[in-house]
Amino acid sequence: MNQFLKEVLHDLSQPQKTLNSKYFYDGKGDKLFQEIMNCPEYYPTNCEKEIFRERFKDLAITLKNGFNTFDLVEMGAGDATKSSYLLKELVDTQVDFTYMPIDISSTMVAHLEQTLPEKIKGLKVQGLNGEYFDMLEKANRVSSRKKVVMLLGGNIGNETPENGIEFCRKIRAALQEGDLVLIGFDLKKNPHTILAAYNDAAGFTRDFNLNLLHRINDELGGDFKVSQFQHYPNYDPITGACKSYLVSKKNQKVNIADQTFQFHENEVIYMEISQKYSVQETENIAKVSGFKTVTHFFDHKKWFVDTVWQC
Ligand code: AVI
Repeated sequence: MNQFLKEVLHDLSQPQKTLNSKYFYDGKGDKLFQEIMNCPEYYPTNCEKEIFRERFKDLAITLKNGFNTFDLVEMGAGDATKSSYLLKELVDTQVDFTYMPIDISSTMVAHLEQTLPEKIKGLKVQGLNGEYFDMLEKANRVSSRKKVVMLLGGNIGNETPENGIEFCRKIRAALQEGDLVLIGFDLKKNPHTILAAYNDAAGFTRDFNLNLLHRINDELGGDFKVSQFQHYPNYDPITGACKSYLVSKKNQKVNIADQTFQFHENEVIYMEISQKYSVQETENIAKVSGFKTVTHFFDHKKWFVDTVWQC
């Protein structure tokens, strides 16, 4: 049984039904996420872009941190738009480094290996196609140089706070004393601003969530009546948890493979967490996962932080 089917059957069999947001990103989901990033309510991408566009010189100085030579490993590089500001500055200031983008998509890795050195003359790129931690291990195997690991986009927020700490501990375990990490965290702010970002007027976030039901129908032979589910985003300003749910509009049955799932009217499927943090909380995560906070880079509204940690 494939992993996707196994997880869906397991997650929908729990007393609280859930689906894993890592499965949002098929071809259609990738396009919807692009739309979300371009819509006016979704601020995190623009905030982090501003940090890289305005602060690339300071970022470069902080990250080279006296290393003569290092590998810059990016977890989930995507199209590397934001990192490109930093990469160009490092090349322009003659820093000896290799950019190692990790991505689950082999097409994306091949694309970066081909296009980035054309755009940034002199840039050395060694793509790593696979899961984050397997590829981080591989980066250590192929090169013993100092490592700078970047995790941008606020992707850490798609883990619960407990799993976020676990994730950071795993990064720490793969690194050596002195290595650096740059992580982007979306910060707590006015709750209306956060909720609107996950409830855009054009409905891209709604469709992004519902798309996973379509994906289950298409790839796993499910029979979700997608129009019978309703997107419900929610933000708790005390815990910082921004969660999205799909609400069943009526009593209904859904078949997937040879299993039938009963949904009651108003029963919810928990779809995604986008956890928001205070600066103090990011510093605490650094501490409990074995890092020292070096510095913070904020956008001008202080809505997002790219924080630098050292092992
Ligand atoms: C990828 N990740 C950081 C996005 C977020 O903000 O949690 C995914 C997303 N979900 C809904 N809108 C955007």
